[in-house]
Amino acid sequence: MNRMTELTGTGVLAVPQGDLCVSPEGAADAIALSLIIPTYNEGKTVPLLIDRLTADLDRMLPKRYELIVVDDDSPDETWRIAQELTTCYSQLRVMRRTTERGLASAVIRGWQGARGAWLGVIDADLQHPPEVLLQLVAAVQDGADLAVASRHVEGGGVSEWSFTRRFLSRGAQVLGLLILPAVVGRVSDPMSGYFVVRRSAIAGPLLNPKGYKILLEVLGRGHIKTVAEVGYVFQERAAGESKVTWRQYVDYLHHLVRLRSRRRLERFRRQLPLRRFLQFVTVGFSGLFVDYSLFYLLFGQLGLGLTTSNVLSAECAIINNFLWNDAWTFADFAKRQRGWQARSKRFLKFNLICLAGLVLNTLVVNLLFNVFGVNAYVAKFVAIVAVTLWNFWVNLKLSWRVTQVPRQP
Ligand SMILES: Nc1nc2c(ncn2[C@@H]2O[C@H](COP(=O)(O)OP(=O)(O)OP(=O)(O)O)[C@@H](O)[C@H]2O)c(=O)[nH]1
Ligand SMILES: [Mg+2]
Repeated sequence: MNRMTELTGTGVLAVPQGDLCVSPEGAADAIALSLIIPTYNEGKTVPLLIDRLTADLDRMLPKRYELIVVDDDSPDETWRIAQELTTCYSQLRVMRRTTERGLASAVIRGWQGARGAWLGVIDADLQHPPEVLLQLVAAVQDGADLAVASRHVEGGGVSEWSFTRRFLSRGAQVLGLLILPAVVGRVSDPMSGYFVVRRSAIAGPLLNPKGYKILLEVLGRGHIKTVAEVGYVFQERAAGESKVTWRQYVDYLHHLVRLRSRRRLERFRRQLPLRRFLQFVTVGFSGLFVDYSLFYLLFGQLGLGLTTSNVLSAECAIINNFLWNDAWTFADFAKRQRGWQARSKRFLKFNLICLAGLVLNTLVVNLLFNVFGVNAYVAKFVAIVAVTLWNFWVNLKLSWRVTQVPRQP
């Protein structure tokens, strides 16, 4: 079997479900663990790392693991050194990428080609002690979705870091906690690049990491329920050079902000009841028809004043909308809140919210048109969209209070 793969394509970054991949508890010879070793100019340390990992894993998971070196065409030919090692280490595979670069994407490309049910990553420069891997695997074996090697739990630490490096590392963590607390706060060492995760917890969604911090992506986009942490001491580099530059810090910040916006959008999508919203918009169109027809009748035909015609037609449209929403969009709620008192209360709230919507509409149109110089019709369209969302959302929360309606059996 040729254990060297050349990757020249790009394509989406996502981990396949791996339905061919039997659960580690299942078939005795199925691959349980796929450990990715991303490398760039790590030719000096890779042989020792492979040797130490193999010694441990041969005892724990004989023949049921694979080590995958993913090298970005290193000038020191790490890929060639790793390829030569495959003759001695039967569980070793090598991927050489020639068109893509970057640590995080290298890890995902490795996972894409992996066969294991547990997917892991370890640095190649021996800063991550290989022995800790056994504890990470044991934690996943015991049920954790994700096991992270951490410098900030018992047994963890760093060897000889300068004050600046400690400060930057902690600063990045605090920044992460401020921007994305629900993700970064789940582990004590969100910057860790040494972990094992269940394939089923990350398979499916597109992964789009930026720079170095693949763990953020796993926590932010995966379905991780249980997390285990294992302490380890971050060693000094045995050989070779660091690839960390300022660029990684900027990428990290960008990554945090992007994950945050994405999570917010997803939450909004989850919370927006689409069917109701479409019903609400349909009713809104019927209201527009009522508004314009009456306005034409009162102002154009009967000769009433502009304001009087406008107020009367707008109020009739509000009444129309309320009746339809009460009987259709929010019928399930209305059925549980019968009686004229409850209905009047809903109507009053609906009226007030629509009135506030009108004020909002005027403000948005004026702001866009007068301050930002947007075309008047575009400004009006934006205002209508904003006010429709406002009317729907606030009415949902206040007038019909769907959240408090018990589910129908
Ligand atoms: N394939 C691939 N691997 C990379 C790339 N950049 C870094 N790596 C590997 O990712 C691992 C971590 O990179 P390091 O430069 O050691 O980063 P670090 O451990 O945070 O920083 P140091 O403590 O300074 O070494 C190492 O195994 C690198 O060889 C890259 O662009 N492509
Ligand atoms: Mg390193």
